[in-house]
Amino acid sequence: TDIGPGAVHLPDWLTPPAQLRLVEACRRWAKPPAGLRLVRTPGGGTMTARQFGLGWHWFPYGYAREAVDGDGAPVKPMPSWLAALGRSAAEAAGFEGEEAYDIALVNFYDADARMGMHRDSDEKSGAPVVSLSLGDTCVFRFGNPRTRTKPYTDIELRSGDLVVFGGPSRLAYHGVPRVLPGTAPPELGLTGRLNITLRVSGLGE
Ligand code: MD3
Ligand code: FE
Repeated sequence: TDIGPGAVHLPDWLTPPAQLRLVEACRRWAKPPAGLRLVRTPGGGTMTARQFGLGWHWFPYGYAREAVDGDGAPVKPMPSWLAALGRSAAEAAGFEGEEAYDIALVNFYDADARMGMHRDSDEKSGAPVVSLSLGDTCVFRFGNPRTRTKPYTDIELRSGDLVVFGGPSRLAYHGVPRVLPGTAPPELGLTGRLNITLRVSGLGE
């Protein structure tokens, strides 16, 4: 289903076993070094979703190869199977591209976490962003490229859902106003929500 120009939502794209394998992988990657961390914004705030990266580390506002605002350790590599998953997800949504997915950013939301309206503009490539949701359902707010306010559309993202943001949607404002606690598939053993975004850095090597 299209949720905007270039924004494609494919509910239940990941099978339950694929979801479980991703959750188990996230549990390993989230450990130190360069594991899950709190993100402090330059204004003195703290993001409520905790995050780690593979391939590249995102910090406000740029990318590095080390967890520069965490323990300083080198970021874990982007596994080739996850890069391939990014490509097949983009293709499933109707996008074709040359560039390899070389970043995974994983956000963990507990019941009280949110993400304010923002745009993702630290990548040097315009390749579509792939988003995979695991665990608790959230309300995802998809806005427009001009303002962080209305018009926007709220949709629920559930465990296993894929959304691909390309074309004119790549620079749209978006956020996560809330998580619906206790809605995760029980077999995942997950309290909270994980979101994996797969991106093309455009930064080279
Ligand atoms: C639209 N994450 O990590 S995923 C983020 O659920 C982020 O954790 C949210 O926004 C989450 O930056 C939303 C959906 C998403 C991700 C990246 C986008 C939508 C996007 C980039 C461009 C446009
Ligand atoms: Fe974002």
